[in-house]
Amino acid sequence: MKELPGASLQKACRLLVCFCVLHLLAVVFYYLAGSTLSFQGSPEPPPRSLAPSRREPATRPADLSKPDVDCPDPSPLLVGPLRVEFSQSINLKNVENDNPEVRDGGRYTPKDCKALQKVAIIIPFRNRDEHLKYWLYYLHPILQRQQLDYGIYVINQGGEETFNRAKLLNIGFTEALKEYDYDCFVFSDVDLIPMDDRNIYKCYSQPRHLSVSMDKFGFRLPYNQYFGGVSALSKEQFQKINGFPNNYWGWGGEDDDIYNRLVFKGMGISRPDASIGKCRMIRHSRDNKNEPNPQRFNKIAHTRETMKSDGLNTLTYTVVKTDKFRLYTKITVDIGSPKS
Ligand SMILES: [Mn+2]
Repeated sequence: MKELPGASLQKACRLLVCFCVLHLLAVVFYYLAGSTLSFQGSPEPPPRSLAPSRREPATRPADLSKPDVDCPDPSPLLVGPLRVEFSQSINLKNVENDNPEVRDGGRYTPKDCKALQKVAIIIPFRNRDEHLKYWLYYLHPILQRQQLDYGIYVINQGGEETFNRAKLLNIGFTEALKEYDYDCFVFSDVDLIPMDDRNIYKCYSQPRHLSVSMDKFGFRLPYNQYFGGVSALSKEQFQKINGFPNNYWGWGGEDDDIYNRLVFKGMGISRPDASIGKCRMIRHSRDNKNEPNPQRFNKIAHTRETMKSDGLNTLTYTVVKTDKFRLYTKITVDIGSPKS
């Protein structure tokens, strides 16, 4: 009887010791197993990352230039009001050096995020090289801060015929689309500079008028239907109105015709508020071969009938020359004459 409790105690102790040893073994086993697993694991990733990295150069740069993450809206790089003046003269070499990420032809794509829109900026042009320098000097930094995937197209009217702004804009739309899958088109006069980078050069659900408070007009809209200066239309909005008129030769009226087209197609005008929409126009005398068009009032009165047969569907021109400069693409065109 005395031995029995002692023996059973001994048995129990042995069992306990055995259990402890088993437990210890198990712990040691899993520790070793775990460490060998992670030990095998850690040398493994290098070959895993080394092997594909030999193939990666093909995919990596593409991934970097087209990141998956959308650029934030609004861009965190915006600074707000800007000082704009035209006293100093501009050296384009300096502007090139100040904008190292702008590629040939005046193209830029944000590298850290996917731009919200692909924007072609179309500038109708003739003999305004001094103005163009200011425009490039001011706009390239602004457009980059706006994180747009953009390209600059200067459409230069060749020859000595009367200037035709709207036809040059139609050509810019057509030529830019041959180069890249743009989804938005900003049409800007060469002498207009925004005074606030929150005035985004992109498209909205309705056609956008951007130059809403010009110094020339005392920082107010000259009239409510005014759509001149700088405007933005998506590809769809532009096609819906059959583009712009081709038959406004000389100064004036084409912007009102464009406004009429938008209204007749059921669209309205979107605008930034007056303080954000401030801009400066470079002072200049009237250009040669751009006299006020005396037919403009009569033409504006008939937009509803003429817009079907005058626009993108009747656009004819010849490209004379294309220059790919670092800061812009210059397309010189023969647009014919009023009689043809
Ligand atoms: Mn002007």
